[in-house]
Amino acid sequence: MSQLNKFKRYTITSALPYANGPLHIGHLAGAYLPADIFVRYLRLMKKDVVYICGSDEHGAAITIKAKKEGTTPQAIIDKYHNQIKNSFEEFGIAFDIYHRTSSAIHHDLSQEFFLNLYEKGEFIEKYSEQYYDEDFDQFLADRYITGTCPVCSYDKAYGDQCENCGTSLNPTDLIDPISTISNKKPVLKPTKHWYLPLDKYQPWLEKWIDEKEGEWKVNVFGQCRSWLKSGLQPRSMTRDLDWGIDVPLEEAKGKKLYVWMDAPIGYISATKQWAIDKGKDWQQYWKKQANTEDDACLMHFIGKDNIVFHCIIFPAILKAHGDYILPQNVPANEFLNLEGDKLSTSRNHAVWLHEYLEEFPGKQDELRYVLTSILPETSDSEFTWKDYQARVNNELVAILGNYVNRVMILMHKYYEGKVESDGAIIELTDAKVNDELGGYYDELGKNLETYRFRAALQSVMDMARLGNRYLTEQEPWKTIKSDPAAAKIALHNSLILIGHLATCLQPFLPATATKIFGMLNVDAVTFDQEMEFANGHQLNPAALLFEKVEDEVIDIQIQKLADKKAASAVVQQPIVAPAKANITFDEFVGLDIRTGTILTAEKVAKTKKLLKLTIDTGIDQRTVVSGIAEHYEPEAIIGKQVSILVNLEPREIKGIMSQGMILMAENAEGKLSFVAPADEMPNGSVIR
Ligand code: B3M
Ligand code: ZN
Repeated sequence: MSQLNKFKRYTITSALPYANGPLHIGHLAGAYLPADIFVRYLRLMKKDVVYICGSDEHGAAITIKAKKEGTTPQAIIDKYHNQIKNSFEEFGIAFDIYHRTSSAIHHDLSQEFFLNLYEKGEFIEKYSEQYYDEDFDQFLADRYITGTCPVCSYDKAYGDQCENCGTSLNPTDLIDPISTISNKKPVLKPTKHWYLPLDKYQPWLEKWIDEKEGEWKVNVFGQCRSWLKSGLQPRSMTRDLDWGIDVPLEEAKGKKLYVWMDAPIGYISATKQWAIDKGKDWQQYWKKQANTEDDACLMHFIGKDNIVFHCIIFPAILKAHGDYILPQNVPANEFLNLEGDKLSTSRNHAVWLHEYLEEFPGKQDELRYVLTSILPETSDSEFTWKDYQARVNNELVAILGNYVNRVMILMHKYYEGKVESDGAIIELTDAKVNDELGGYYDELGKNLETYRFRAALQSVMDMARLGNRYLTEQEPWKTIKSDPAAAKIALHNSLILIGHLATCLQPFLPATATKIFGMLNVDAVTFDQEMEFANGHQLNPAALLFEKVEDEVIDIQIQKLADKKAASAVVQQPIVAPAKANITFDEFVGLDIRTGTILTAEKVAKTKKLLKLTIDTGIDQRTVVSGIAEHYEPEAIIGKQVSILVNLEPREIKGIMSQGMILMAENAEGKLSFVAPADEMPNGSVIR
């Protein structure tokens, strides 16, 4: 374990997913599979490691989802926390704890952190003007404000970012800002917040990041450099929100901690909970020890969109506190694309883990394998179902599964599954195979320690390739007649090789490794154990490791994505106009809406859209000008029953006095339809 070897303890974290939706393959490939592989490797090396994760349950991500689903934030986090936790378990992501930031232990620790910094005078207190929704009496989180992007003119940009051009924004950058709660223009109001002066930490951060050159991945190092180059600004650690952790100050009543202040502290509070459960000392995994050599190695596995928070802001918080170790490395991944397009939750363009689990039961390792083979380690990469099929069929089935199966079948056929020889133990006796195998072990270690998980998996597959080659060369199915001793040696050597294969597969395909150990009838082997069999060892029956993926299976998945795309193209249109602010009951009762019948209809001269109608309202016959000429021929609507707002202030339109308004339903494409009672009613019937 090269430079990593010096550590006594390892604290490994994966980004805390927001508990506001299910997980998809992009999540797995970004921050979880690589960390899981790394952690499993450390465990095989018998290292003292704790692997931490949990749900991120605060921030606008949660409240917006709750609003969308018409439920409470608590209901949202409960639902998705459980679903996410289950998906992780099913895919064998081997956290020591999967915690929650809504827990009391986390709230307490976050407040303690805030107070610690506060008492040291680390925060700058500042008033700033922020958007406020007067109808709802609240300040607006950045995500609750939309408006026109000053860069690309996209009219649905958010207060923190334009999703059309990617520019990161401040709410006050938006042209024509609108509160998404009331659909009204918000006003600017001064509010006090507590800022972490990142600019003050800039020189220290520059020095610290510079030391990571060559050690950190270039994509991560490069992003840090560019943040530093553009100059760090103080960042507010508090928010005017009603969902989150209370700012523990009397004068900050009603304010919450910034979600990016509390979420990374979630790694620590989760470790605390784990330590309580397991009778460990959490401080050994997080705090500076009396002797630096005893410090734990902290590593954050994340996606590239979280780099600034883990490499700049959280380290600054830890540094400001003073008692904590800093991350040794942050091996962030780039993004995974799907079938030629960005993965997207809102457009439903994703392979959801809970759906995969239902449709491909027991095939978790197949997905682990494919995703590990294409991890976006240095640049964005792409998942396609055809590639999934090809890798499963040509690699897992044809190389790995086939090799293990051939050897097991022959062992049972020739020796009834008994590993028997003259010596007390059976070891690898072929020097050439042994050498080559040793080379792959070295490569595997090197690749894993430099976070090249794709290459590491190939090092293991090379072992399987070696096995296949060896078997083909030895031809025990022939020598069993001509030279039975040679056949036996060849098969015993192959068995040992399979044992090594299972050992090295553990970080990548844990379920498959367990299956192979099961067939070999041995306990799981760690990297410091010998791979050998006692004389007379009995093997278990052979079982197939992988099944071929048929075209139909893949076609269904491809079709499913296409269907979702088509459906979301429709959904993408604003299917419903934004909700309007509430009105009072009295305001509603003030509307006098009645049934009426169209008596005459004619086009209004020199206009495209207008029809002049005479309506029998039951009260009177009156003239109404209506903008429906592009939708209806005048002759076609005579005699139609309609609903009419009769007490609308009369107004002159194109020289005609219009008295009232005909109610129409309008869909997203602008198609109109009359609103009329379901059964014929007398004109003048009141609608309420
Ligand atoms: N929940 C953001 C994300 O899922 C966030 C990560 C927190 S890690 C401390 O992208
Ligand atoms: Zn834009």
